[in-house]
Amino acid sequence: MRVVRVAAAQIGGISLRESRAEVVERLLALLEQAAGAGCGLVVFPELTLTTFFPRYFHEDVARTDPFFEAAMPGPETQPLFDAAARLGVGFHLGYAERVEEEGRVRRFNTAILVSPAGEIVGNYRKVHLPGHSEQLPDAPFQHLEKRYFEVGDLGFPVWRAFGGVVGMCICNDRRWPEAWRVMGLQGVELVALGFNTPETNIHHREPAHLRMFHHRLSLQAGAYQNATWVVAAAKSGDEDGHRLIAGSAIVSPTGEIVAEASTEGDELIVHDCDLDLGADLKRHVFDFARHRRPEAYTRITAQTAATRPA
Ligand code: ING
Repeated sequence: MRVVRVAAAQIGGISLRESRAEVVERLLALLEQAAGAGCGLVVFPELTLTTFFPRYFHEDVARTDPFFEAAMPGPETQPLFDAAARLGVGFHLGYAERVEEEGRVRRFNTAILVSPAGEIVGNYRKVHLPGHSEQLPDAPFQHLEKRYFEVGDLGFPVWRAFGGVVGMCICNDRRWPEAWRVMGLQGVELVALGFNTPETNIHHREPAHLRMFHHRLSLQAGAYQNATWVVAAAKSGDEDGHRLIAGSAIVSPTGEIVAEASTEGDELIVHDCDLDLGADLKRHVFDFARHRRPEAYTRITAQTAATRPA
């Protein structure tokens, strides 16, 4: 058994008015609580340092710069890294990354994996950007990730960390089986992900129960079909009148939800994840070497949109 005690740290909404310092205080409180519970890894949500700013339209994209981190760690996030090293607890953190590369400004929806020594061991940039790039004037709010972020250019890497093989994805990525399978093909044993999922669908009428159903379904399918643990942390609750679903959860490689948040606020859920629990599934049902038939899957990378028969 290779047991790592993991926490999903749900964050109950971040207001436009809240400073990074105030947010970091909330994160530190959960990190301390997780350390007190004996955790080795804490998973924070997507874009956890600010409000979910893609809900607001800005003609000039540079107006979103205040929501981005120009350095990680930066002066306001350094306390998280210091606490990780002091407490011996690693963490996953989602944030908006602004870098100047090849002579131009690039902006990504990013997540990092930080070791219990407070060192960044992994970076991931969100590949599946949902929503739209132009303003939808009639929508109750916007979802402008395609406007404010570039598509992630790092693929879906995994890292040897926390005694196993750890991967990351971000929010909408969880709805795409390809993301999970690319990590599964690298032997992933635990996927950390954060999400900010609006309660309301701005595109069409959707029964309320489907938001949480599709969220759980995506996590459980990804976990089971790749025999991996999943630790998913929500930014949830109210953000200046806009509501995000909660449902932070820890899912076992068998696809079972073993822990789930019961509030919409700041909440820690903890579970002892035995990284060997998926071994039998990987050796039998999902022995990729014996059962997969890539020659039958060529459409998956050969085309983007669906094409119907004539
Ligand atoms: N949010 C949502 C998510 O994928 C969404 C957007 C909701 C897309 C429901 C499709 C259906 O959970 C982010 N930030 O990706």
